[in-house]
Order: sequence, then structure tokens, then C-alpha cells
Amino acid sequence: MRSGFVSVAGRPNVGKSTLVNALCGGKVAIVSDKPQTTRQRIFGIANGDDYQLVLADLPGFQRPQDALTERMQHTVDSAFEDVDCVLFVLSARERIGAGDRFIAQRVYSLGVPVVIALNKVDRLKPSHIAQQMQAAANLGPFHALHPVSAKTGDGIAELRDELVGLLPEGPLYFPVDQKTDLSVEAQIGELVREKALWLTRDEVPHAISVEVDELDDKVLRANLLVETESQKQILVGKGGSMVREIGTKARPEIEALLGHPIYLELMVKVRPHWRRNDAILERLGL
Ligand SMILES: Nc1nc2c(ncn2[C@@H]2O[C@H](COP(=O)(O)OP(=O)(O)OP(=O)(O)O)[C@@H](O)[C@H]2O)c(=O)[nH]1
Ligand SMILES: [Mg+2]
Repeated sequence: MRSGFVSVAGRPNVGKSTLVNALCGGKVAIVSDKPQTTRQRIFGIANGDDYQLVLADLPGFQRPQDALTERMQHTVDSAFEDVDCVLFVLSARERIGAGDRFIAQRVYSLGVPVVIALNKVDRLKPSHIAQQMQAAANLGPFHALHPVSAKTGDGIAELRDELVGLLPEGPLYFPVDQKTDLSVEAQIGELVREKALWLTRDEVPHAISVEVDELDDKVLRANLLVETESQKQILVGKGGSMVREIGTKARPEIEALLGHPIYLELMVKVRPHWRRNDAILERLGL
């Protein structure tokens, strides 16, 4: 039995969460086209007959701007102790540059193998992929480099085999039927937030947080927190259309997670400057 922990490093939006989901064979982390989607460390657990691979999905490396992003970067900074390997994710669709070099400095000094996933190679020209592979290789002494598409699944099985091969012999850290370490309430909050991110843009996605207020066999009440009255108006939408659509999009996944139908009530609430408020951040588990 091989088992161990792999932390996932990379800039915001390169596809870390999509990749963790692909490696785990199911959704553990939410995904959106807005940077800073992931706000906390989430374990995604991939089980095989003779292995347990625990992937720590993380926020992207960033320069903190408020208490929230400070906490996010702290989460990242403390996620590389006691790992068996680092999965360094790069996007083949973006210039590999200063941000990636900054992360490289960090991960190549840890003394554990670094496996690079060059993600988003779907529908790219082979010559472009080759160029990006060279740029990725130049970042440091990597153990292996895998061009993959987390979206189409290309190269994922090979990448998984590579990571499992780097794990030491060890015990099961989680029951084999467990896919993530997030509580059910936290998973529900994330699913609701994901739909809200999909439907909003500009500064609004960053100002949204979700807290589950009440959950029993029949009823789920959750609050969408925003910072200003105008953000609230956007999330509520004309005659409540936006918040209704968020609920409609989130419900099937929530019901699948719970295993039964649920009465879902979403409320939009203004919490001025919640991103700077340590007590609220604490309560949100951030
Ligand atoms: N074309 C393509 N798009 C991808 C691929 N992987 C992820 N994406 C898209 O890239 C965007 C960001 O994906 P995420 O998985 O949320 O990225 P992340 O690195 O976790 O982002 P943060 O949590 O914000 O740091 C989403 O729109 C994904 O659909 C891929 O292999 N190919
Ligand atoms: Mg993410």
C-alpha cells in the first residue's frame, strides 16, 4: 500500500482545482473562470487498489490585498510542509513568466520531487505545446513534466501513475469512500458559491461568500454574503431572478450530495467589508 500527500501549487486560474477533480475522478473542488476561486485548502482523495493519493488543492499564489487574501496566501505558505511531492501546475495557454518563477523558487527549495503539470493543452498546436514545455522545464530541476488537459482528461491517468509512484509505503489516511475532508455544509456552501461565480463578473465574484445557516432532512437555508447594497441588488436580480437561478443551478448537485430532495432557501445579505473582518472570516472557515 502506497499513500501520501501532494500539494498543488500554481498561479490563480491555471486549472488546479479542475486537475484535482480529474485526478480524483469526481468533483471535490469548485471551478470557475474567475481567479481566486479556491479560498481554502481542500483535500481531494484518490483511491486505488493499492494506493491512497491525497491531493491538497490550494488557492493560487498571490499578493495579499486584504485579510481574506492574506489568509489565503498563509494557507498556501503553510501547505508545503510534510508533503511527499509537489504538483506544480502551469497553464499552456498563458505566458510562463515572473509569477511562475516566483512559485518555482519556493517549490524547488523544498527538497521533495516536483512534478509539473502543463495544463490546458487541449486544442493547442503541438509546436506551441513544445515551446511551453521548454519554458516549463527551464523553471527548475523538475522530477517529471506532463502535458495534460484537466478538461478533456488527456494525460491524467499517466500523471496519476507518476504521483502514486512517488508515494511511500503507508497507511490509509482516510476511509476509502471519502472523497474530501470538507464537511457537508462546507461542500454545499462551495457549490452555491460556484454557481454565483459563474453568473457574476468584475468585482462581484470576489465579494461573495456563502454560509449555510440551517440544514436538516428537509430544509437547507443558506446566506449569500456580499459587501455592498449594489452587489446585493446584482445577486438578487430582477424580481429575484438571479438568486433563483443560482438555486436552480446548485440544487441538483446538492441533492446528489445529500442523497435526497431538499427545500432550498437562499438569502442575499450585506456584510460590509466582510473580507477585512477576521471574526466573519473565522466563522466562514477561511
Ligand atoms: N481549455 C481548458 N480549460 C481548463 C482546463 N483546466 C481548467 N480549465 C479552465 O480554467 C479555468 C480555471 O479553472 P480552475 O480549476 O478553477 O483553476 P484554479 O487554478 O483552481 O483557480 P483558482 O482556484 O482561482 O486559483 C476554468 O474556466 C476551467 O474550466 C483545461 O485543461 N483546458
Ligand atoms: Mg481552484
